[in-house]
Amino acid sequence: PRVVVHLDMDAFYAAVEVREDPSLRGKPVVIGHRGRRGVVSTCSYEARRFGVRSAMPSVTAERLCPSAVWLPGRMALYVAVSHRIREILERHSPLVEPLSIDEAFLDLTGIARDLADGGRIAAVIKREIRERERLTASAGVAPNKFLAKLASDLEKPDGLVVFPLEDVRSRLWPLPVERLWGVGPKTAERLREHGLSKVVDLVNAPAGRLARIVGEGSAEHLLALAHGRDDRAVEAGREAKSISEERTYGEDLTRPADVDKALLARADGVARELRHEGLVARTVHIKVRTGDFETVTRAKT
Ligand code: TTP
Ligand code: MG
Repeated sequence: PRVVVHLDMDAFYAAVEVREDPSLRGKPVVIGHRGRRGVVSTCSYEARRFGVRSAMPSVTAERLCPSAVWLPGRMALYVAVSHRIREILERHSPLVEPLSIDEAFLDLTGIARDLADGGRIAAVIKREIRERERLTASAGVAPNKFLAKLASDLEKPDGLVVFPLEDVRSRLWPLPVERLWGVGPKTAERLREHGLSKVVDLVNAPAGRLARIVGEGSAEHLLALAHGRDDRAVEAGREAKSISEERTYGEDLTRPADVDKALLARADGVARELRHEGLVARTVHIKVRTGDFETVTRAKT
């Protein structure tokens, strides 16, 4: 059996800011730009108690938590911290797959004797991150990626959950279907319309029922996950698959000429980055968000 760790930093940008300015400790801290156009990048756990969440419009966050300290965010600093954390992970396994700026999978198969030993190594990693970077992380240790990622989220912040296959029934089955990898809001809605709202409902559904709702391929995939099975390998050195740039504007862009100008500026930034990396692109995506936070995307290959 494999030993896979998923590690995710707690309230990452906000935690870095609190570390840099200890007077912020214990306070609701929000990273983002205030005002009508802003959205929340993330916030401290103190702010989450007021209901503030990532991707929420800033006006909503300001209403929920008027006392919050707002900071614009410092990307270069977070990237530097992220690189140092990755170095810590890479000292424990040659197989590290970064997923985003603050999370990664580690394969400890052949390094840890068993899951419990994987848990011990995860605790060492967490301690090193705490000592070197003065930041907390949450880790999940499981026989595969899906369960490891699920586990790292169960006891956030500063969590460490070892999740053996035997725990699937007690800890995965009661969860909502959204927790299965690949179930977005639309699929979840469809499943719920058929009375399937929890993972256990999928497991207990009569054979063929799920396939009629989501199609045969998806049904097979979802049932495998529901039973805690996931064969995806941890892939080291997987490179970024896309380059993008986005900007939020202080005022609505209402004239087509202004939209064109803004789009050209974003395209220019992306093209510069592509040239810098010596790459060409296969597919171009455009994402537009309207004043009432509706998002439209289009792609052309
Ligand atoms: P997350 O790991 O999703 O969030 P988090 O680390 O802030 O909090 P948690 O303890 O729940 O893991 O994202 C990592 C960072 O990515 C986050 O600190 C800020 C950034 N981010 C955004 O800028 N916008 C977003 O919508 C999300 C979800 C994250
Ligand atoms: Mg995180």
